[in-house]
Amino acid sequence: MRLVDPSTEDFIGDVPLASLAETDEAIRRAHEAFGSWRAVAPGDRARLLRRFAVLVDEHVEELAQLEVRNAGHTISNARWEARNVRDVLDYYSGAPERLVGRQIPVPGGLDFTFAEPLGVVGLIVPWNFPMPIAGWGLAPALAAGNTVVLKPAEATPLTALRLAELGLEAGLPEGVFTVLPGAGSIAGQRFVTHPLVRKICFTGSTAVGKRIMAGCADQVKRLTLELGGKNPNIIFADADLERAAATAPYAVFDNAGQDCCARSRLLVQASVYDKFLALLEPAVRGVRVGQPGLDETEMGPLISAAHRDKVASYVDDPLFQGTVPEGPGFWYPPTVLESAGRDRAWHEEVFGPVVSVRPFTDEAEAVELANDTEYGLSASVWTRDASRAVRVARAVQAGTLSVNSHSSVRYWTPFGGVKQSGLGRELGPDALAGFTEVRNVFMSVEEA
Ligand code: TAP
Repeated sequence: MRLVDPSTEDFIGDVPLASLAETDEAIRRAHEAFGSWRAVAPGDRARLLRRFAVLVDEHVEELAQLEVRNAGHTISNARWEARNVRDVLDYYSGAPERLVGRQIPVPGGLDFTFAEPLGVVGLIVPWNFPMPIAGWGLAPALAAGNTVVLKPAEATPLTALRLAELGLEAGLPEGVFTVLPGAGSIAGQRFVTHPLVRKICFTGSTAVGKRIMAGCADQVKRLTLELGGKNPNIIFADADLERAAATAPYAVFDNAGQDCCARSRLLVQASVYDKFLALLEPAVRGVRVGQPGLDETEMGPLISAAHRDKVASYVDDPLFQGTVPEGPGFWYPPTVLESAGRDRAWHEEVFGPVVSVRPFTDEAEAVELANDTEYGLSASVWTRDASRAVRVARAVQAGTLSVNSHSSVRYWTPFGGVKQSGLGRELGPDALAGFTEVRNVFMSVEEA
């Protein structure tokens, strides 16, 4: 695969894609490694993961620079992403000794449960957050005693390949964590059909996620899905409007909008609609779009020319837009659209720096509009009324909500969607359940 720097369009390298036979071989080796990896004493598995985290920490800058070149991420985001891999490894390095079962009272004997690993886990990672999404899958999977084969997106394999080297350097045995650059239709699809892959952890588009889910049915293969979002940012009239307007652009334009959590539907109470837009416009125009390697840059380019064309196809008659640098690079400006709810941009995941704004009259209408989507990943609610905040947070159908904030991701709290945004939870204490199977043993105890 020919890789280009999205901010310059310069060629940065070629990464060969795995064939079907190479994919099968990687899965075979991961299966072979599973028997001994699951038998590694929990404390030793924990130590290896901690050492892996230390090595990632020592290479944060290198990993971040790789992501700037390969994916066009801003350097400040890319450093956060590399540190997130470190933190997730650190967090789940606490898991191996704590994956305890239960002892359940029964007559005539003992009943106890085990949280057993599944086997080979196939991770399929998209191009928008190559490092964090890799870490969210591989860390809990390895901690629970599974082995992992990871297929990065074709366009963004570099940081995953480097992470695999760091894993080996940390002492992970061969075959425990393998990165396999390959095409979705070949390597990714083989993860789904190969009987030795016991679980798929997929992040990407809802369309591909549905196909993978159907494919997994054939073998009743375990599955975690993190899919798209069309996330509402709901601003009530009693909110701190200055803060809500100052933060709204970053809630959708971060990573150039290529974020499943992007708050791309802005719902504003009608009584403050004009005032809010007057505050929003300078905030949008003030987003610093530029060379991603510079510390002050807040938004970089899109991933590819084709993706920029797709994003542009949603925009017709913008209300206002920010600016982009001249010259090469896949740039698209921060864009605000006004919507009456009938346009594609209101309903579909644009996955670019485009936000649609629409007024609502009261709480009931805000909830109804927020829920008028097949997606349900994240949402923000802005109000100073604590009771309303709780009511609306409970009524909006989303897996990850924030009140007077846009924060969606902490490595120690659960993350994931409802409705067609996904299945299962990543991060936090919940993720381990997705990488283990509860097994129950009854042992008869004879009377003396
Ligand atoms: P997808 O096609 O869903 O790609 C995501 C990952 O799945 C990539 O690694 C891809 O490999 C792989 N894949 C593709 N087809 C597959 C198959 N049949 N079996 C197994 N794996 C397969 O997403 P995309 O085309 O890159 O982006 C399209 C749209 O999806 C975006 O515009 C955005 O709306 C959405 N998207 C959402 C997310 C999140 S975080 N929810 C992330 C990325 C994209 P290749 O690289 O070889 O295609």
